[in-house]
Amino acid sequence: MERNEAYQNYFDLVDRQLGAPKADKPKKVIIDTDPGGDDAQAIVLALHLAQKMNVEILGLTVMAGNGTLEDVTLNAQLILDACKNNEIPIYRGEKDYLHPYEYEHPHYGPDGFGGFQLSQKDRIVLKNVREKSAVDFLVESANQHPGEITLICLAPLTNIAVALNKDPSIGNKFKNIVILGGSYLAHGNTKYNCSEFNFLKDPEAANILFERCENITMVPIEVSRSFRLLSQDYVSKPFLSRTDKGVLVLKSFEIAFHNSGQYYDIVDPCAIAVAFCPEVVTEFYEKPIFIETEGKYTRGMVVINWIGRGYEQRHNSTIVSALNLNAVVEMLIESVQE
Ligand SMILES: [Ca+2]
Repeated sequence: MERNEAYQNYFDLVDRQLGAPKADKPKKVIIDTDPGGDDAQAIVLALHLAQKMNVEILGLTVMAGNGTLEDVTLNAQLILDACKNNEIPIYRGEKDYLHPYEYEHPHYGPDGFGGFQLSQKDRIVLKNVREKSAVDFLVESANQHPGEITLICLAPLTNIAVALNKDPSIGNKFKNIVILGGSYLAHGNTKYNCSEFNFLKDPEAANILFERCENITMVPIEVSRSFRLLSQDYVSKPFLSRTDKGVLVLKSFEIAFHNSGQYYDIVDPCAIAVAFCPEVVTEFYEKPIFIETEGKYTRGMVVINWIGRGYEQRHNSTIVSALNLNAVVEMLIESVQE
């Protein structure tokens, strides 16, 4: 092969794998979330797929992120209300990260939900919210159903890290941990540039997961960005339904739509699609992952040992680098129908 050709195919040299990783369909699911408009869209999709595929959603664990713990708890209840679901329990998690995080302008607005929650606040009854903490629920569930639960993480990873600190044995009791977060090409979405929002908010927590859990699938922010290759009209279609679910998703995105330059970004649903339908993955890598916790410009950055030299040894995680984007949009359109 000519030298130039080799450079054009650099990613082939680091073991790019085409097609989907081998993964069974989920049976039981826990979603860790910080709603967030994109979390709303993701949870609506998860409930739709769960019903269609006979998957049990054991609970939602919430964590401060797109809003305060109080806001995200209210937002999670609003999502289940729009889905007419009185059964899935919501467990409150951590309100602070492992290390303090400086305030940043909330992308989805002051309530994390495009202002929709503030307009509904007096009417929200927290009927799905349970007394048990998110951390206790995660520890108990992993021990009760070892090897059976797919954990989907859509928020900063503090809840999971605190649960791992409480009971280190649960790290490998989840069947799979699918994380929306990180940036595999260092094209982040925060002021640190190379870091993604969920990982920058709590890099120490993220590093604990990659250190202790051997069955992680990371869906990085660059995958979400690739939806911008599709036509804007097509990506907007899942936001046009007038059902309760459709209105909730649309309203929760109202401020983010303007913050994103009049564009509907599809972020958290990517992890739901990968967890429920692994066949939507079209390209991935299996490499050891470390999270930078100190750098002046790189805090929260994903450091991948692409070539297997240097660093300390660590097991591989799966890094999803491309999805069947049309399949995900079609799922989203279907999920907001009655
Ligand atoms: Ca989220």
